[in-house]
Amino acid sequence: MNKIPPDSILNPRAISSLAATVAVLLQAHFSPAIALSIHGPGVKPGEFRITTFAAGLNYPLGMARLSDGSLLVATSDGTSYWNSNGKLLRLVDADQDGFADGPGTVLYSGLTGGLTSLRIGGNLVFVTGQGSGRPITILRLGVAPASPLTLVGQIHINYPAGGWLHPHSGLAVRPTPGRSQSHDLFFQLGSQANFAATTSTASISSPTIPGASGTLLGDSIYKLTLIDSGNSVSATNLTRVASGLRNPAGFAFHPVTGDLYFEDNGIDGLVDANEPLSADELNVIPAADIGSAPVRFFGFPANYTAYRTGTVVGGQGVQPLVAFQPQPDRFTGEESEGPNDIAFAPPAFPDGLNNGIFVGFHGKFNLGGTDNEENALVFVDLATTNYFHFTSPRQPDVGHLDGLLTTADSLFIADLTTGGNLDNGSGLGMIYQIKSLVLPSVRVKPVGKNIELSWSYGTLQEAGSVSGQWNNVTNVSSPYSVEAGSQQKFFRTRN
Ligand SMILES: [Ca+2]
Ligand SMILES: [Ca+2]
Ligand SMILES: [Ca+2]
Ligand SMILES: [Ca+2]
Repeated sequence: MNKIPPDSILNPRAISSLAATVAVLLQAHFSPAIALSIHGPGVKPGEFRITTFAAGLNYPLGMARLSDGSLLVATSDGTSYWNSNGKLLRLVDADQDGFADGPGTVLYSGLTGGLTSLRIGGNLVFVTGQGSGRPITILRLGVAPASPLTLVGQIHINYPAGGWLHPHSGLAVRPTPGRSQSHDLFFQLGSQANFAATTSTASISSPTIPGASGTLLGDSIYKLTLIDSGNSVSATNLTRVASGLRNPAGFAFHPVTGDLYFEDNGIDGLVDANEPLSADELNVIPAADIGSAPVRFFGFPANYTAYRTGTVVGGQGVQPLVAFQPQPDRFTGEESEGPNDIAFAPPAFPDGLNNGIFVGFHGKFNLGGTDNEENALVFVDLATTNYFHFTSPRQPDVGHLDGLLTTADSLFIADLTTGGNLDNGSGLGMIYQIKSLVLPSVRVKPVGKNIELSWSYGTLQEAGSVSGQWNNVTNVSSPYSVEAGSQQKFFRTRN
């Protein structure tokens, strides 16, 4: 069942729109008031349904979508996030009202807790926690979305003595270009210290995944290819794809171009850690350059954009697409500090919000609510690289919006613990669903005697009157040219 009413009804002669009418009809679907409120330039909260998809969770972080649309969520059971047992929970919302239908079922348990990322590639599930003692676990999906997962193997990341400030925590997976039954796994090994080039090395090893071995340099993103034979998995081609990074903990591939986008966490302040030296970043590697030589260098530690002033220091290396400053004023505005996950905007989000990237900021490490002045969720418009706070920091009952997942029409956001404290925040985890109730508009342009329609998402429909009957326009794609005749005709897109 699809409750999203159509938007973008256009008459190529009169060019009329019924968007306002549609928006009014949607009010009936609104859920009761919840903690998370959204805003921003051009953002109309009435165009979204925001629900508490799931509450009372134990440190949810790492979400992926199963084949039937249900969610697989990594959770960590224990009073403290850092001393917990990890499991993977399947949450189903069969009636699509924005609320998971029950507490969920466990598809896998027995992982070391402190889980941070979960991704699915082909029939394999990849899940990891952060740092030493929390390997990357590879699991296999069962025959049905509800089937338990089975263990394939684990890849250990081995750290030297003495600690590592930014160990592995984030994952991304893509199909290996030009190779079937194969996926590329991306993960970071960030900097050992706050503000120094890393000289120590770590390594990967695995008793169960042949080929998963090699030395890792710090300040990096790595790629490892995993070949799935059906019964077993082997690894090859450990490749350093980026250097000069402090802690790139969130990755996303552009759904069309395949370009790799990732954040980098700026240098903590040398006087006050919470007043950073350098701005957090959004960076990109074009698809054709992922894993190609030479390794792309992104500047850390000596090259960065200064926090607040925007001064470009050093200037070597690939400059970021965005260096995040407080909004709307970099000296007096709201802060966003400590990016974690990033996700592309849902393609069915409204105009102005469907061509960009959401970035979740953890903010103050153990604080939430009005005490966390840095935990914004930021939207970056990729057409302009302008950005704004989609949710403000300091919202009551919002801790750390660290986990993000995009579907066609929804952004799922995991709050690790609404109280903010990772030492005693068990049972306070939350997942929000922000679902778009309107589609991107159909644009019209006169071309000679014709009208050209273009749209970025959905199926084009036509009707003789606004009230229907609507029929799919078959075998067309955007842009689509319509003859401007004497009869009225209405067009819209549907999900
Ligand atoms: Ca439901
Ligand atoms: Ca930082
Ligand atoms: Ca701050
Ligand atoms: Ca940089």
